[in-house]
Amino acid sequence: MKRLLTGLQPTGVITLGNYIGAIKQMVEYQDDYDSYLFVADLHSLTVLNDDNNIKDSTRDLIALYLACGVDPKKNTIFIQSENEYHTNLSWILECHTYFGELSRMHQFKEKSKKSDNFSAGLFTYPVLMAADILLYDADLIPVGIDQKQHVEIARDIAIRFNKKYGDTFNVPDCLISESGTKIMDLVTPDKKMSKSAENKKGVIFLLDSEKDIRKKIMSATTDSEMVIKYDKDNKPGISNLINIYAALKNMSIKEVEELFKDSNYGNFKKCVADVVVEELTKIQNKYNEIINSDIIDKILDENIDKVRSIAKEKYDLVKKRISIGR
Ligand code: ATP
Ligand code: LTN
Repeated sequence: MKRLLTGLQPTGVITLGNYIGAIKQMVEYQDDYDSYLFVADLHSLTVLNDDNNIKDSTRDLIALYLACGVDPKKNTIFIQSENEYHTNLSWILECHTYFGELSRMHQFKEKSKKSDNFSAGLFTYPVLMAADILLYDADLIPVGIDQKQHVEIARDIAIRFNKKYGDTFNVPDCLISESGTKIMDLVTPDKKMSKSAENKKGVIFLLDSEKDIRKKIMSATTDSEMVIKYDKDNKPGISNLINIYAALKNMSIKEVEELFKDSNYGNFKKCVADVVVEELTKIQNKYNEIINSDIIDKILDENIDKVRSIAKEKYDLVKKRISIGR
């Protein structure tokens, strides 16, 4: 059985973009793969601000994963910082990664522009991500399209390392969902829907109330035409709503266009809102049950020895390959 692995950052409540771009796929794949799911809490240190409570966000995130249908029997769920081999391997990999390679990462270029005071961690972030992946000989990495470049650098690092020292790492493949679905901000649909967006009106959070969800979708930016047609360049708002509807209804873009060919924007938006409300209400009910129980600690306690032992074996092999330690 192929091994699948992915991580989510505990920076704020997760969005419809995270759900469609990452978690929904995880739920679909869990029957077919040996799945590993972890909270990338160390990665979230790169964008730390004073009101982040990483511990609580980590718990919330796990509860939401479970509420979204992630089955703890089919997925090995853990917290990145509880397995110290991630950072151990990351340092060794940093010494096998070029400064120029990291300078070309889109996410770094974008986030470092926002302030002069960014940390070295923001720069080396993709190497820690490579360590997350390579420690477990993961075959497939389901991520949103924005993380593709980071998975590619993990592949490059693995290939280079294997060439220099002999077969050590499995070279993973990136698994982008079929529609490559990048959900965009509802107000500024040329930007990705992001949990750290300044204007929350364009972002649907999984724990938003029904009233807020409807309000955000009904006021989504569209265009002056009247046709419900997918055209990302000229109709980014409508295309985004089509993407959301298609993803939640498991329909193709063409099917959605056909279904709404005689509809108007108001009616279409209402239908999108109905679908989102229906899906998120189910998730919220389950979330409330889980967060008030001890199930999360039980799952984490059960998994930590397993993931440490897999990671230790790989880390020991790496040390042997590069000839350090005893
Ligand atoms: P940030 O605001 O810090 O950039 P984020 O909302 O982008 O956070 P991440 O934790 O960086 O969320 O990403 C978690 C997962 O969800 C990744 O696999 C990422 O590719 C995916 N993802 C995030 N936002 C979207 C989106 N708008 N559309 C599709 N996938 C997304
Ligand atoms: N960088 C990713 C989260 C992440 C990840 C990983 C995803 C950290 N380590 C390993 C896949 C595999 C993000 O921001 N979405």
